[in-house]
Amino acid sequence: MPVQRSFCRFCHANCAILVETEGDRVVRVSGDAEDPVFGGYTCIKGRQLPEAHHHPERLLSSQKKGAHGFEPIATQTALDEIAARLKPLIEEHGPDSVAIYAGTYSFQNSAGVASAMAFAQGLGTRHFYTSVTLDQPAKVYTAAQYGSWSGGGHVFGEADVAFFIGNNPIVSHYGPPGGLPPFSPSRRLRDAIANGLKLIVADPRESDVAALAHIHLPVKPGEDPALLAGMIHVILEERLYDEAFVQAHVDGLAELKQAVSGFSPAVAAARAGVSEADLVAAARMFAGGTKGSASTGTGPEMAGNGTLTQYLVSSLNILCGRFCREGEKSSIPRIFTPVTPRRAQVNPPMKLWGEGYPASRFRGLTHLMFEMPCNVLADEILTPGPGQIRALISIGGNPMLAFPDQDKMARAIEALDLFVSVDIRSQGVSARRSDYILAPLMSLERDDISSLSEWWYEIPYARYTEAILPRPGDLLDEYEMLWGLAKRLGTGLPLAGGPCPMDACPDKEAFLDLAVAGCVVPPSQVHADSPDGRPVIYHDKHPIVEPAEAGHEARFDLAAGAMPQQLVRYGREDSAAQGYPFRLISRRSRHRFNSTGGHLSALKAKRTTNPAHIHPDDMAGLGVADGEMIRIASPHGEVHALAKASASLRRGVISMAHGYGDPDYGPDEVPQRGGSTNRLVSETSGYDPITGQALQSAIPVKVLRG
Ligand SMILES: Nc1nc2c(c(=O)[nH]1)N[C@H]1C(S)=C(S)[C@@H](COP(=O)(O)OP(=O)(O)OC[C@H]3O[C@@H](n4cnc5c(=O)[nH]c(N)nc54)[C@H](O)[C@@H]3O)O[C@H]1N2
Ligand SMILES: Nc1nc2c(c(=O)[nH]1)N[C@H]1C(S)=C(S)[C@@H](COP(=O)(O)OP(=O)(O)OC[C@H]3O[C@@H](n4cnc5c(=O)[nH]c(N)nc54)[C@H](O)[C@@H]3O)O[C@H]1N2
Ligand code: SF4
Ligand SMILES: [Mo]
Repeated sequence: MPVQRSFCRFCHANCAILVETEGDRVVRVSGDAEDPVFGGYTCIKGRQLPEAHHHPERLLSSQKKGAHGFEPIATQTALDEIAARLKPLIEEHGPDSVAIYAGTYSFQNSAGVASAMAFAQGLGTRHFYTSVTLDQPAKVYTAAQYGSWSGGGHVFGEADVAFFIGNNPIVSHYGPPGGLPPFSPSRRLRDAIANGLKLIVADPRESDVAALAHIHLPVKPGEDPALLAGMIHVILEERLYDEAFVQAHVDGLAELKQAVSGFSPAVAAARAGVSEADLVAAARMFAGGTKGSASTGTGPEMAGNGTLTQYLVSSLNILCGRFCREGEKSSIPRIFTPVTPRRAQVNPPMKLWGEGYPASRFRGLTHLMFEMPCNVLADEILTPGPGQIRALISIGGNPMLAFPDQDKMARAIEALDLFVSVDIRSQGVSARRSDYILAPLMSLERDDISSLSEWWYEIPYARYTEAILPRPGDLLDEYEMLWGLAKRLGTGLPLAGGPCPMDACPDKEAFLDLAVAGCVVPPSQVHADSPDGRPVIYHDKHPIVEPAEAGHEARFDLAAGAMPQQLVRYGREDSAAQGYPFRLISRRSRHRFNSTGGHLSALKAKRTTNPAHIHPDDMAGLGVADGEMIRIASPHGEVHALAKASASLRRGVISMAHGYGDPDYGPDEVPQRGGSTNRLVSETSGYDPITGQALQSAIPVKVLRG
């Protein structure tokens, strides 16, 4: 049986795999033990790629909804019809009547988001959305707000201390820059600890990484700002920070010091619900390290104070000077990202939002660079007026399960003149509501580059994989679909390297060369350098941090924008919600990728439902038995779930995943489908005022029986 080298695109980790085929079918996917980064690691999801590609529900033709449900349609005919329906909308109401949503699986295709954004820009619509603004937008919004270090931040591989805040990369395979890379994460973390790494984890539950931590701070959901302010208080008070670095590069220290003065360790620990001794010990442990970063995952980003938390995390790293210095190798070399010299200097503070486009009609929310925040999508569809959305193209996303306020999203989709999904199945809760489903190629049928995972490689590692399986029928890659629509509409696809040729659709390699033009090594060159599909390591492309430019003056500013006044305001607020004694927090399912995977037999065998994890003492107090169906109510809505006793949670917390549920089925189906926590979430209350991120964790709830 032929075996070929490739990388997995079930998730963003891009594990190195060996793909065994028999004729046109893939029969086995396993880890590539020779790979220098992954060393043979895969997870159970990736090993299901054979079934995923050949599953009976996998669409092998595009679909059009008729009177009797979906009927197959030739993809080119579907594109003709979709373009014919978009044209009059654009002529009558302008390009803003068409919205694009690029969901998770448009990131998994290395041309997906670039082509979606190019399509939106070519069309001239301001309604371009991605799952970034449902996920961890505060990291992007605040990346440059206080300044950034041109030489890059400390990476995990060199760290002697790490601080993970609401991030569980052993399950999620997701660690932000500076966090745990997703390559065999459990073993990597254990090895690092054996070699002396000190680990601090803040999480309301004993997550997989918390179980390995030297200090686990079981912070109350949503109270990370108090915890972090208390730690900064200790670090400033005890002068544990890098005074030389701060003096040379940082403004705003006095303002930060003033703002954290209200968070003495005793006050901060009480508010955060952790022991004062642990808080102080964690501050000393973090500041006592020589290298290593504090980083957050989705938990605190979704818990209501995302931008404030992210500010305090940036402040911790800046105060402790956790950056690569002159003459050192710069962190994360990245091959498919445009080159800028890495220098021992601060890039000046910059605001990445609110520029270039008028604000949304709702809640004063503005664009994040080219993106509109997902918070406003439903309202932009449902509310008549200039710029109202009438057609939505959702690419590799599932808005019915991913967005806040599920019933409102259902009404919004219903109200559209045209709803198109690019999806591999028609059974999904969103796909089922589409007028057309464009059936895409799946990963092993596509060429791709490792651009999505490259912000984790600590060496200049790059991959170009060819398609291993033939193209089924008339299916297209996402970029070919968008090219086909742009061609029919007479709009273009502006890419980093210039306009995409519109006479004939370029092949994937040529498209990728244009999409990442200006990068260190073009995709076509990486392809040529790795004819057997192995990774290429461009050792000579690892940048060294150069000296600061003469006369360079920019400094970090810890008092930029709304900070740190927002901390002072937070200190005055009382976060208790009367009548809602629990906080429901978000987590990932090991055997799903958001809503993807429930149809695959090995993943389904592990789990069908979305259990509500509750502390056994809380269950006893409620009189709820393990496995009992309960109702969970927030001020906004209600969801059914099966209660599951879990002693690893702090009291007063319920922990559930997202990506489950189906509003078209009643509670009887909950054991088979689970429930959607987005029924508990509103986009109009508790959202982050800058990013619009809805309160999808730390949701105030009560438990009802029966
Ligand atoms: N198997 C699997 N992997 C996935 C996904 C999946 O669905 N399944 N989804 C992918 C996606 S889209 C993403 S964005 C990443 C996310 O990756 P992560 O951010 O690592 O996601 P989680 O594993 O949910 O970890 C978040 C942690 O935050 C904790 N938490 C919740 N609320 C709070 C809070 O208020 N404060 C603090 N300090 N902690 C809190 C939770 O208990 C949880 O342990 O994972 C990706 N990987
Ligand atoms: N309450 C709550 N809500 C959340 C979160 C939370 O923690 N709590 N997390 C948020 C986060 S971090 C994210 S990223 C979003 C995710 O939001 P989305 O990206 O909108 O949701 P997914 O469930 O990942 O949708 C993926 C879709 O892609 C389809 N698909 C699978 N394989 C392929 C493929 O090869 N090609 C194509 N074209 N499609 C494919 C699947 O069938 C599915 O319909 O959800 C957010 N929503
Ligand atoms: S961690 Fe992600 S990339 Fe790696 S095998 Fe699992 S699904 Fe595939
Ligand atoms: Mo995400």
